[in-house]
Amino acid sequence: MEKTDEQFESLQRADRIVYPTAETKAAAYIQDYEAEYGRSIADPEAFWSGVAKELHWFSPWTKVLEWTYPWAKWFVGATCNITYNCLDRHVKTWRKNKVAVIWVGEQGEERVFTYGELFRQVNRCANALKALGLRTGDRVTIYLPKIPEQIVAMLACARIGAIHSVVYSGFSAPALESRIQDAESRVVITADVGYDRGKRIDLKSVVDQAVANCGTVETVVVVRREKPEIALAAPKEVDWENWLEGEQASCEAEPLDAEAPLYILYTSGTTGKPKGVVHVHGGYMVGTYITTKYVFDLKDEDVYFCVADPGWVTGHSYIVYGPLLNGATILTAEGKPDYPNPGRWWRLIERYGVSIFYTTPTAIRLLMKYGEEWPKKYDLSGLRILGSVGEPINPEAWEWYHRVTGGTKPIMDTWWQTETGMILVTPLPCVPLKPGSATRPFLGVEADVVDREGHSVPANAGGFAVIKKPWPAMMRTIYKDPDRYQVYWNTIPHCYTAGDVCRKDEQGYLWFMGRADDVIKVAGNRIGTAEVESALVSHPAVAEAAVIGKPHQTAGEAIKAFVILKQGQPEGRDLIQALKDHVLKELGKIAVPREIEVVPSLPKTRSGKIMRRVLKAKELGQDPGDISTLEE
Ligand code: 6R9
Repeated sequence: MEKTDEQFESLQRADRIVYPTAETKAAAYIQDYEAEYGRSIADPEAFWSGVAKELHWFSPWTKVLEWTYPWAKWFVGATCNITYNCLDRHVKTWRKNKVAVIWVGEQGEERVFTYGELFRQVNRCANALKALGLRTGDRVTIYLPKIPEQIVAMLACARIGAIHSVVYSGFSAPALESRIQDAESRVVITADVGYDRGKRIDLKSVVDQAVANCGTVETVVVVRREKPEIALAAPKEVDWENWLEGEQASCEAEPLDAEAPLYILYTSGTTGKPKGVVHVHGGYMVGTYITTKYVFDLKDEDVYFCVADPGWVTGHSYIVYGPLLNGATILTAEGKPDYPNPGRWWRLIERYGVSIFYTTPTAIRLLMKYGEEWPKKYDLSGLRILGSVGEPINPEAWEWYHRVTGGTKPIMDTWWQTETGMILVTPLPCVPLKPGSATRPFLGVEADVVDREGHSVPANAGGFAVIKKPWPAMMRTIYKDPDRYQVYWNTIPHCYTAGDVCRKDEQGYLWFMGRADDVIKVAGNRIGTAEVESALVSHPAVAEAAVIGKPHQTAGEAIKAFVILKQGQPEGRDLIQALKDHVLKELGKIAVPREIEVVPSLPKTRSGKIMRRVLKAKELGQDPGDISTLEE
């Protein structure tokens, strides 16, 4: 039977409560959320400095927070290096020979790095970067598939104070080009190929196309995975192995100001131009360290498996930095959850004894389609804590995930953003769960649901999700665009506005309901409607375009585009395909609309703004709401 919206709504409101098992609770670092949360909020600076003291600083701070609204500086005056805490701190202890990273390739290949080996690789790469003349503050673009070199390259940049910009390897040449240009990178690190469900994806030629128009790029480093090896054009293009060969395996971590930029990560906003979100060494280190530790209850014995791609912020914070800061053993796997078959991840969980598994609602919904027989084939009893990120997890997917993994493991539904750097709203293992709710704010974080004026709305009323106080891992700015940064703190007075719609129930549990702005989440990927629209309009046949997100069973949302053709353009299936191919070329696979409809006009305001909300309501057969500003 099809579920109607009304039933879905009532299912959400049923608020089934899932209590932690005695075992989960007994193991947890945090035993009493309410008490700890209350303490952390009474004096957030004391809380955060207490956390920071668990890490190594080359020199101490004079002030925990300097808040000149909306600009924050954390651990003012301190010097540190995030890689010292990810690597040196561990290799000085028994963890030297502990496994840091287990990597499994799409073809089943395996590579294992101990902390000692990772440390040496990172140092070699850091020295190789230095040999190219790279200095603190220089930018490096990393366009790699999901291979260990990606982690090594990120850490090597951070070690010498260079700023990395990781670009997801599914992006097309124009998308890569604009990101290299904005960052003015001196070096690009890439690979000959990536693999996607057995298919070889030629990455190097994408880089060739992109770099042709990037005057700042002096060197392109290429990891060669295929034989015979592709030709490289010396001296600009160098082979990764040759580049590292002969470099010393020791390189001191550069002592950096706590506010020194660590990375830029481009993400979609409401205009066509992606935003370069800037994170820094000190505060980001503190925030990712403690959230990884408390949310996943991470212990030395755990094997931690996060399925994200490092091209996404989740990869940065919860494959690389957070887990390494905690000295964890990390499993990372190239490829898709259903290739070569839908047992892929379950098999890896059994094979490597995974105890913490962090995935996405879209992947769960995909695996649900293949049925419970797949997880049933494997021994998943080693699992202890589960996680979800990227979109709201619908209660059906939540229940399935919970059931097939044994019915007793808590699911940490973690809400956060590229801009927030760290998880902000999430259960901890000791917190009673309500399927579909990300539950409560993390320690030290003040979250609320408010109206446009910033007033808290009553329980269960919809409103905007906001954060009321700065937190250490918050972005510091938008690269080269400080005005765009300020919008986050100026939209609703005295609050950081996330752009999400949310409600808070009587117990203070937060229920995120999706984006309030023109951002779509397709299979967890954040896509700006404006980016897709501008790609469509760049096709010679298109005069105007409007893009909306439509509910989709597995992907959460799917892209639908409405286009107005230029006069005299013949309509037809060929044209629709040509437009899809065009978006593929301009932006990459994830941004290709599932549906394109040719229309004679688009709903607009008098000032010419396309009212996507009206299009969406019409598409879904809903009431469009207030249309008083509609031109026609
Ligand atoms: C980490 C990440 C951020 C947007 C965010 C929200 C959505 C992420 C969520 C969630 C409901 C969760 N989102 N996690 N919505 N519940 N647990 O996804 O970063 O790619 O920047 O996207 O994703 O809409 O505003 P990013």
